[in-house]
Amino acid sequence: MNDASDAAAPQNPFAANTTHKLRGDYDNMRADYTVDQPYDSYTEEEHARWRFLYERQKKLLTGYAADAFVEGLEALDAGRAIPRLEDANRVLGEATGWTLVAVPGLIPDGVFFEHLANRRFPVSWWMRREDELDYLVEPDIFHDFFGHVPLLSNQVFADYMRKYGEGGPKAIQCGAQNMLARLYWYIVEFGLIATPEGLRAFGAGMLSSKDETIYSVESPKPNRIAFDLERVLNTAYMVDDFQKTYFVIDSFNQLFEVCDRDFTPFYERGAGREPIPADAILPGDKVINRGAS
Ligand code: HBI
Ligand code: FE
Repeated sequence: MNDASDAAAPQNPFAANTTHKLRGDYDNMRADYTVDQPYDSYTEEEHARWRFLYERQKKLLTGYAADAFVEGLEALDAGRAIPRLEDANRVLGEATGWTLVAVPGLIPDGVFFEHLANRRFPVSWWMRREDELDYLVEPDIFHDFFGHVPLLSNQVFADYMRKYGEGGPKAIQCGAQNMLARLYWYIVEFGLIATPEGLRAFGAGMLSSKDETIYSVESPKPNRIAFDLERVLNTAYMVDDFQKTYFVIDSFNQLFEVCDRDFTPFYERGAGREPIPADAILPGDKVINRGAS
């Protein structure tokens, strides 16, 4: 996978090593993989699909989504149509200095990290098809915007995302992208947070999914384990099914503090080790609930 240095010759970043063809147009983009959001290309059907998904998810948030997510979503006021990234950038710029940039879809790790380290969040600009309402392989604008953008107006979480990006080059250098990707997956995509009212979802993967928003918070099936950085860096995850295990943070401050360190010792200890299976519970785990299989 090429990184930012070879990004000068933009090409499909995944053509080399994946069978499944990415659907984005990687032939007309800037060296940093960004494009202008082709706002006029969205059809009325796509705007209607956005409204349908937005309303369906919004109804689910009470009692399941973290307050910071709900506040961030409301501030974006993006329910009426597919949002213009530049409109959201005014809100985010005010709140945390972050900017959304449109990209054709998944981009190489190195380029993705570089954007995050500079407080830029890459958003796939295209909208899923009608037959992909409930499941799609790559992130589309609904997953990226509805799932990821609201929390970028929370200063501590936004600072965590920047730190995550800044840690990218070292992970690449240590050949540990897969370990860092697990942290992104279990926290940014599927993280739970403990609150006085109970567990709440803040991960983009669950909050942009009608079923996993509820499942992650209240199903007795999955394990729920207190967040532990090294445990997460070494734990395999499910890509096309509900998670077998969710990790629970105490607060975004805790997340930032725990991750504000050099990961090299973890990469060295984890190198070449088999990952912990997604459904495992280990003796050292602080188990919040053991999944009822
Ligand atoms: N590209 N557009 C986009 N969005 C992502 O969330 C993304 C990516 N490339 C790589 C990636 N995520 C993960 O491998 C991160 O852990 C780097
Ligand atoms: Fe995502």
